Amino acid sequence: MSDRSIRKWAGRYEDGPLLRGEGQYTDDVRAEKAVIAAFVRSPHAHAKIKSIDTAAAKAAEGVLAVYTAKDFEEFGFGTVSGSIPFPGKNGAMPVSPFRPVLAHDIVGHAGEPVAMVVAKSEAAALDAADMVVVDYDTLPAVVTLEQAMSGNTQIWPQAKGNVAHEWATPPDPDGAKQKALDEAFKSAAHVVKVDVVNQRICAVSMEPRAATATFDPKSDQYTLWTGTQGVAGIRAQVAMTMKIDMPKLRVLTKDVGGGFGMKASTYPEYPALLAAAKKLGKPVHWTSTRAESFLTDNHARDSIWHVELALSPRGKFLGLRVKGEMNAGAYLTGVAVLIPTLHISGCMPTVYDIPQVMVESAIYFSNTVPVGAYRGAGRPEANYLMERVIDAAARELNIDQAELRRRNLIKPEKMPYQSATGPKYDSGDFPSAFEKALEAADYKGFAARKKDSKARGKLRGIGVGCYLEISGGHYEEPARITFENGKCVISMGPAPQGQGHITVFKQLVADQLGISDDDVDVTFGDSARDVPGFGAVASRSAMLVGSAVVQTADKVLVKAKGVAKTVLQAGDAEVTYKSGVFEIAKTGRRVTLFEVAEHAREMKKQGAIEENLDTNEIAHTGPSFPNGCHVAEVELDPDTGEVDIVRYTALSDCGVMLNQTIVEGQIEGGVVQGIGQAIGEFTRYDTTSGQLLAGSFMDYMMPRADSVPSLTVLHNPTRCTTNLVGAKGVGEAGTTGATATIVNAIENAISAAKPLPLVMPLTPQVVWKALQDA
Ligand code: MCN
Ligand code: SMO
Repeated sequence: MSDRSIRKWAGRYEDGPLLRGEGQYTDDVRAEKAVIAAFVRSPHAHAKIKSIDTAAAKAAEGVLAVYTAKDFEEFGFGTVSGSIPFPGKNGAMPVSPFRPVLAHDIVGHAGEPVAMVVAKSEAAALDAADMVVVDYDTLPAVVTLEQAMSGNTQIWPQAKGNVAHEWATPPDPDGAKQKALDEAFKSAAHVVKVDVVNQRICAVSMEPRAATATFDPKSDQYTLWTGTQGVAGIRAQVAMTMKIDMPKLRVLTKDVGGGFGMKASTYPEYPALLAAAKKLGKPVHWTSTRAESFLTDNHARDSIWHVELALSPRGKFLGLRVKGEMNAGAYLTGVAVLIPTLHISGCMPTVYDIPQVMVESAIYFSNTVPVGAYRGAGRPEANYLMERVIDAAARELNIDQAELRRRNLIKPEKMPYQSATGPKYDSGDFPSAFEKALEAADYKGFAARKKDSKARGKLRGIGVGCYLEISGGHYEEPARITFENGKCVISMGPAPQGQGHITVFKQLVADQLGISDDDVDVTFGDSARDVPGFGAVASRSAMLVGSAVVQTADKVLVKAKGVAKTVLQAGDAEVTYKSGVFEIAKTGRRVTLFEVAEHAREMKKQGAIEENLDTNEIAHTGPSFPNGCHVAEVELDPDTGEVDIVRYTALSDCGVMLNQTIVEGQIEGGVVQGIGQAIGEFTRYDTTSGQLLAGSFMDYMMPRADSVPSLTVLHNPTRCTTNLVGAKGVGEAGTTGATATIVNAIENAISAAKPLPLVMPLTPQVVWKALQDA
């Protein structure tokens, strides 16, 4: 089906240096003479700062400076992050309260930075941070969605009832869609309602956030070295807070120990470090502790969805109503408003043919850490609510869970499919993906395995979860190819955090130009050198960077052919190109691509041609719709409620796979993160005080190797028609498919007569309780 050979290779170019300990993470590249920063953080979730006394800290051994907001007044900082301007109901913009670099008036969540200590060593900085005395007047804390929606405590004066944003789709100016949806519900034989909770979780990167800041007074230039998913995005966000022109700030990144959406965002520490570097005339470094990381990295999910599905007597889906509320935390991150709006509705109605769909959502403030992107950023929530309501319907109508799905899948002849919420799915074959997944998982043989489990005193369940995502996020991406020192150098915008971009794009360009992988280098992660780009987010790099580098390579070849003709003095003779060599067929005269690049450089110098082979191009694409079907089997221990995931099949359609090995690694990692949300992870707060209760790995249960069976990863690729390489995203798909699949499997094992209001994480305690209730 593909028009290019899929690379399948068990190694990545990235692996050697990383395995040899030669990786350069942010903490490895701190400048030799850097001094160390530590932050004084609010112990309260909601409070008014009365005074800050820094005298003792300033006098402490090794301390160079202690800064509060007052000390940074000269910079005139703007807000940190802040929402994108995304219009909601009646065109109203999100209410985005000012988020200070260092809080000076109100603190909005426990962990918010209030002061900064810079010292000669980390120990001295941390000790002195403890000596800063802050006097607070505590205020009542709003923690849960319920508390936020009650409006009893108003956090920000401009956000009435704590509402940040309200939204509905599809646009329905004359009410016709509402009417059609109401009709569908009126005519329905069954209406199934569920409330679906997506609990708060967080990203947990292997390298916590870290940064080194420098300032050069001669050039009036700031530099920030930090782990991020795209240097251009961080530069734009930080420059905006600092109110400086973007070229005044250089952002650098190399190896990133995991980002998962969390590192696409800026944070208060970065402008503070840059300001301190300027004031002290020294490089200033900070590495977050693990506890700080739980307390300050953007959190994720934290939404509740009220779902109603209307069905015909035979289980045909007629209409879907979705209403949701998200707890955004104390401030809006840039993308927060996109999560419960475009990202949820853009996936609706996932792989099912539902003629009438409406989605409404509202976002509320609370005194908790701001919510940002985390693997999927709305896509897992959308698919979770859909797959959960379908299982509830299957139980209520007494139809097999797979059969009910089968009856409602969008048929391939309906592609491109115009979804009721707006997007148009370009491609996909959902029924064949579905049947392949069930076959591979031996759905039919489940009854026999259940019997076997029972004989061993275990309860066995099978869960099915189909998924569809909207990927790409921002449908424009640049790339550059230059010829330097006998190498073809690709510059790209995203900063990969483990996605293997060096391998994939090296191979893609090598194939496109017919040269060897060794002839191609990939650069990224320096805002002063690399093309800008939108970053490694929204599972967009294969489709967007892939298209951009292919488009650029094609342009290089067109230019090179012209130059080769001149060099070969070909006249009218036909010049062929193969494996990096231009040749006149008749005479056998040849010149290599790299020789042509040299000639072109000379010819440009002499004014004989306008452009050498160095080429910049910008790719434009449409969205892609990754989809697939997962099947999981679990065994429950009825005495302890412990869940053992015993079989897992993940079938995906990510279009043309640029590198199958990397695709499979992405799916495996993604599935494990989805499992994590289903059975273990919960960023729990004390609901009265707003204190974080899950601030360490003792309390935040990450999935471990023994939580995960060996996965069967399969493909049903259909070419994406909205980009040059035919790829759909895959970076988030595993997570998006896994969560509902696991919860459905557990509910199936419990096999209650009625749908269960299971709230993740399904820890042994929760499962045991559900078993007693059932
Ligand atoms: N790929 C491919 N063929 C396809 C699709 C993808 O070969 N049809 C390859 C791509 O070339 C890329 C990888 O698979 O090397 C993932 O591609 P893509 O889906 O385009 O996603 P991005 O590269 O844009 O990565 C972003 C995505 C997101 S949004 C999150 S969140 C996430 C994820 O990637 N965070 C990750 N995967 C992660 N993996 C690691 N190790 N660490 C993270 O922080
Ligand atoms: S949550 Mo991924 O960085 O879009």
